[in-house]
Amino acid sequence: MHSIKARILGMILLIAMMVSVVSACGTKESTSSKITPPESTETQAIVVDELSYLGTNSFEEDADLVGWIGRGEGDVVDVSKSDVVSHSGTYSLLTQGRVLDWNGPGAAFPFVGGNTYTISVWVYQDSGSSKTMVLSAEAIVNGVAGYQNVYRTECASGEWVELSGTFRAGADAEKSVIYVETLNAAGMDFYIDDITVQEQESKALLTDLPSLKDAYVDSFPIGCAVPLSTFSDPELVEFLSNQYSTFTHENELKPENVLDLEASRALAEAGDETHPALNFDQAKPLLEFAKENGYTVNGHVLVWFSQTPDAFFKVGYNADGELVSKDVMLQRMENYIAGVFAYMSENYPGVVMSWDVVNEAMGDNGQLRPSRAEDPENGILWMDTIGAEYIPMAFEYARKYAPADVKLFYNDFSVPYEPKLSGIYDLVKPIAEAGNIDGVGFQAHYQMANPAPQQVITAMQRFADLGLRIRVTELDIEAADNGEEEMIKLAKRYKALMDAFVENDEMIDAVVIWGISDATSWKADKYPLLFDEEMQPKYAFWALTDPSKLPAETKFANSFGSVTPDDVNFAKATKYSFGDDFFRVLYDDDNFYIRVEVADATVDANDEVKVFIIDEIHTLNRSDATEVDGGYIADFSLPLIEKSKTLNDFDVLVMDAGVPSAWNDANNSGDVRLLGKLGKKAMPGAVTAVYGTPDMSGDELDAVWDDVEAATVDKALSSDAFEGGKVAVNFKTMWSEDNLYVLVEVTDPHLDDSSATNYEQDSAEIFFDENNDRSGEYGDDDGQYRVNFNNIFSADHGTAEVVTRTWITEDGFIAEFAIPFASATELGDVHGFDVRYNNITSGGRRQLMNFWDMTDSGWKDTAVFGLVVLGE
Ligand SMILES: [Ca+2]
Ligand SMILES: [Ca+2]
Ligand SMILES: [Ca+2]
Ligand SMILES: [Ca+2]
Repeated sequence: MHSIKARILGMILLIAMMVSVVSACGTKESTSSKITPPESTETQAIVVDELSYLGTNSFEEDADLVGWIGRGEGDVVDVSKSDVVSHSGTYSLLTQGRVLDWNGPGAAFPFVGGNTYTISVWVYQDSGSSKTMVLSAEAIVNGVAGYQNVYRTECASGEWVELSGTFRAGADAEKSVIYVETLNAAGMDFYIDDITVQEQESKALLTDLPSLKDAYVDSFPIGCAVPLSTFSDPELVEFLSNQYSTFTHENELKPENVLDLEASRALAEAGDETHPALNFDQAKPLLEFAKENGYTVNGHVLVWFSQTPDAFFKVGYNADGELVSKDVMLQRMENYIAGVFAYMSENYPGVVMSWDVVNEAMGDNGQLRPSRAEDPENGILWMDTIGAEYIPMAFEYARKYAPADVKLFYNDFSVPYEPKLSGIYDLVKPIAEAGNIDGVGFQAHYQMANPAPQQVITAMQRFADLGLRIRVTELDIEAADNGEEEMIKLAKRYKALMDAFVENDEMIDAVVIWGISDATSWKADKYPLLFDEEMQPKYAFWALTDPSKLPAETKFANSFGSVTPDDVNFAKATKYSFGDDFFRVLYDDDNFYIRVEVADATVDANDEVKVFIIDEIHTLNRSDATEVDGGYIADFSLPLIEKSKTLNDFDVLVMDAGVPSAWNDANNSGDVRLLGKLGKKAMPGAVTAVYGTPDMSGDELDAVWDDVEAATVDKALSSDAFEGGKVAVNFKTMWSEDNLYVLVEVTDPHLDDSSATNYEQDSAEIFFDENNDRSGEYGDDDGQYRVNFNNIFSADHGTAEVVTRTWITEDGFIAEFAIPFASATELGDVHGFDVRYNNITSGGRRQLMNFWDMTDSGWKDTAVFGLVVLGE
């Protein structure tokens, strides 16, 4: 590093700082419900003259500061050499006097268009709590500044944290600035040190890829959210035009970028408080591009609480002024909406064909986001000024001014989750009845496990039943890392969701991916998109365009033990199906027991089953198997050989008169084959449900429960959960052909539902894996159902058809669940199952108690559930 620095210093020229004000934005799209609205967003881009070097800068010499400026209005933001902390050497670069989140240290680098650079910088803050810090890039195109994420992460107080990512420079950028900013930490001082900017061996953008828009041409347009900086890079624009046919501005049509505060202030001073001035400079490049190429744009967004300056709500548009009256705010909203539509109709007719009229009005608790007066941290000024009416009024105005063929949407995240789903449904229903809304946008910022595709479709169907259209507006999926296995998982997750969308394409208008690549995603540290940091296609891209490019799949099965290999235990073990055949595996101290059940009505001399384990092959001819109705059962007892402690190579092959069918390697009937994996798991604990149907029609608890034996919820992560024996939970289970019934009896002297978060209230939860495939991620048959002591129901997965009742008792409460079976069920069936109690202790802490799982991963992993056996 020191030798590099010496070379750098030799190259530094003294550059007079030229500061020019352009325009700007600060933060990126966020889905957190805990976002603090920005204090003021009169943002201004600052352009510095360009440094002449790449390499590493440790800020040890005064000359190391040349070219670095504090980005801000006027001279308030100051960067200086500091010896208070350093990541290396004695000094670092301190930034002080920050007023806005985007106020931070920045420098322009001599990037070459089309090349990719790796950027790393160490940051340090000691505010006393973790803060999100962001490495960003600003590109100036035709005098207008555009912004993109390079990397962002949570930074603990008092620790050096590295921000690192890649940046592709646009050939048409007049200047590219790298800078560090914050999210919701506007006034905080911070330090940076050891910034390294290096050219990477660039991979070319591939021009011979299949196209996403072609792959889905029969179902819906595929789109992409792009930042303004994209238009500094003609090669990238060409690439995106080949892939997508509809686009969304990542930031440039958000109120903070459209509202011209300075001009609005001038109007207010001249006596007009109701006509805000608008400016579309940042939005233009994408609009022009779409107009020229015949693409559509989704307008994002008219009315939102975030990335909307507080000054918009204040007298004279002054951030420190009083709030305007409801009447004035309604007029400002109407005139803003009218102004946006007038501009689009005049300049870009037929381009912006849908609008997110209102964004993220609903809280995760199914209630509207509160006013700032009610909740100073998370409240929103639309509620303080207009009140809940702001939402229907925004739609009324939008309908009034929008061209007839432009569709109006309500857009939000976490739509498929209750109670938010019902909250949004109740919100849009009267607006739909008034004819002022055309659809609901599902942002779809999803996790690898949640929500299950069917849960998303079920939620979409509710709105479709109101006559509304659906747009998937901001699809991305968080991954844990970018390793091979995780990226294959991501590919499967994208494919499963897109397959579900295609199957239901009659209600879906478009699917839009939120961002271009993992380099520029707002979740760059979660590798959530279809192209990697170097714009190369990921498995997720191939899964959607040409699945034959994916590596051959290795399946995983588990054996369960250590148990006696009897019929009862085989019924509890997970069933692995291939075609009409399936197998289950048990083990004890000596053997694996593999039971293969084959559907084969024709008895032939060469009907046989082969088991492949590590490098052994075991064959059992049908003549040595047990004949059953329509087929036969082949039982293998093989020595418990384990090359690996946890996973052994494994496959099962069934031959029916010479025709092969296999679990893992379906393409190969030979003895050399691609093997799956067999793992070992402890057989989960089980309860037996009693056959019967409790009457849930009245207010009374059916006495039929009295005769059912109770089991105990006695596992906990901390013994504090039981509060020294004051808290105890038992449960009973019954089943009928229609439902699984669970009665949870809670002794708890402190019942608490003060939190807005459902699982932070005293509540009983049932985990249910109907097909007991213990698939890890939640499948369509899996559910997590919760009810608090006041019978407030919520479901993180599964069906909303679950019925619950609760009764408060002298020392706690009773909760009763009826969970419908989706498939036919019969005596002896086994389902994945767990019972949890979320105990909010008298100290206000959440403590977990479970019947079976002790890991607290059941919310994302169905493999940790216990079992319920359907008994007599
Ligand atoms: Ca240093
Ligand atoms: Ca046969
Ligand atoms: Ca399942
Ligand atoms: Ca409690």
